[in-house]
Amino acid sequence: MNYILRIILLSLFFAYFGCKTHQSHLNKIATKDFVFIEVENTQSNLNKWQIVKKGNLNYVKGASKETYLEFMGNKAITGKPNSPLEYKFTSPKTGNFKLMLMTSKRLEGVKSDWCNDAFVRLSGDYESASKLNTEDLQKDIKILQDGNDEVPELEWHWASTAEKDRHVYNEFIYKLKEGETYTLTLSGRSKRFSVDYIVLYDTDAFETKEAKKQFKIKK
Ligand SMILES: [Ca+2]
Ligand SMILES: [Ca+2]
Repeated sequence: MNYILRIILLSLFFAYFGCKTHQSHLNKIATKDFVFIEVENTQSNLNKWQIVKKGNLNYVKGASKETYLEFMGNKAITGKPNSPLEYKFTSPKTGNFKLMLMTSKRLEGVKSDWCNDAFVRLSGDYESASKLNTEDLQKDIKILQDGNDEVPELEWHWASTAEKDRHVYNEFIYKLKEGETYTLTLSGRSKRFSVDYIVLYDTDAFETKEAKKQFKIKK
């Protein structure tokens, strides 16, 4: 079989089964109101990210698809953007979409505000819908767990807090256009930070609290 055809068939296969499992968790939510991406579903070279599955040592239970990526580069405290992972998606509608990552930290005895962040950037035709500038959102910005050091380790929690300037907290909200394709890049920052899946949701369809509840996979 021709290589391109094989890629297309494989993509269709994963798209079909990907949708099936999403529906079981998120079947009550209109599909145009959000974008859901398993972090392990990337075409990028993982470099310092490691695949963790159920049964592996250090597996944090309750992960979507029982699979996630743990960043093992840099230091537990911090580091420069490392091992970028790319995710392409098409916006299901025109609207303001907020980014959240389902994440966990593994401290191994270090301070509780370590191992809790990464970097994200978005490229494509959009404008910022938060206090951050559009140009800022196109560059790597630190994303950390909401609640910072108060978040318990070895459990799944949302990371949606942007910190471009030290101790100035913001959100990642993008004004997206229907049918446009965007590339989200997730890079490692602190070691032993894990990401399970990515959600972008329409802020007109959900309040923050409701979105955090709705998109948390229950196991
Ligand atoms: Ca930190
Ligand atoms: Ca996952």
